[in-house]
This record gives sequence, C-alpha cells and structure tokens, in this order.
Amino acid sequence: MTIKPLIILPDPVLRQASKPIERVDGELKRLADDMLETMYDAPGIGLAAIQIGVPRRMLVIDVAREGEDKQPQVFINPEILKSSEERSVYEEGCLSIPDYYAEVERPAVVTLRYLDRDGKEQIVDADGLLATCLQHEIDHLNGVLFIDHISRLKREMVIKKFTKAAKSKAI
Ligand code: GNR
Ligand code: NI
Repeated sequence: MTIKPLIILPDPVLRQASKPIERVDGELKRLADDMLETMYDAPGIGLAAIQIGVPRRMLVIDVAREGEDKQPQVFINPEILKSSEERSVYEEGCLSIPDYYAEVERPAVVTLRYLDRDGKEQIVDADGLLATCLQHEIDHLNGVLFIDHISRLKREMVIKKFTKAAKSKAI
C-alpha cells in the first residue's frame, strides 16, 4: 500500500470527468487500498480517485467516529438513483482545497447504486454525513468541487488564493 500525493486546487486535473470502470480486478483493488491509505494519512473521511490523479469512477469513504473501529467503504461506478426533497447543511472541507471550509446544502438522503470492492452490485440509502460525503465524492468524479456550491464571490476568492500559492511554490 502506498500513500499518493494529493492533487490540489487549481490543478485542472480536478476538473476532468472520470471514466467508468470496466473490470474490478487486482489492479483496481490495489488502487482502492492506496486511496484508503492516502485518505487515512491525510486524514480525511473520503477520497475520489481523481484526487490522486486517476480519472476513474471510484471513491473511498470512512465516516466512523473517533474511537470507533474503522469502516472503510469502496464505491465503484456510483450512481445516485434518487435524492430526497429534504435538504441538510454541513460544513464541508476538501483534501484538494486544504484548510478551507464552507457550509453546503445538499439533499439529506440519497439512494445509490454502485459496485462494491468485490464487483457486486449494491443499492443503499444513505443519510447524514455519509450522504453528504458520497455527494461530495461523486461531484469529484464529474469534475465538480464543493466550492462550486457556494457564492461566486467566495469561490473566486478561494481560487485566487490557491492560484497565488501555487505560483509562489512553482520553481
Ligand atoms: O475529509 C473530508 N471531509 C469532509 C467533510 C464534510 C463534507 C465532505 C468531506 S470530504 C473530505 C475529503 C475529500 O476531500 N474528499 O473528496
Ligand atoms: Ni473533496
């Protein structure tokens, strides 16, 4: 297992749409394990493959609370079948936009179809933090970031700040 470097805003890779996965094989399982290790190391509660530069439709999540046993979950080719009318608001962050947080409103409950780590189709209802995190990660698969759900003024300020930081770090 390997910790991979994270892709950070404003890298255009984050705006790429990820491609469906055709085969759940050993190579894909190794990628899932690397994603989990990278997520736990960060630390974060979710990670999409594109955040380590791999444009494939897979994400990992662990929303277990501190002190609870680990609950690593792998979602391959996830699709939202249904979203609730009810909304919920969470303060979100993103490993690709370090140290920036903002409230985002999303559907409170989503019904999801996906393949698990063994390539088996699953359909589940998710609510609470899991629902928010799944929607945040599925956005990544479509090149969408949580700052796309906040005001334009705030978004432009964040992008400007990260663009400046990237320029000052470039050699
Ligand atoms: O670690 C993360 N925390 C988080 C908090 C609220 C809503 C979404 C998230 S996902 C984020 C990790 C990440 O950037 N995943 O793409
Ligand atoms: Ni993110």
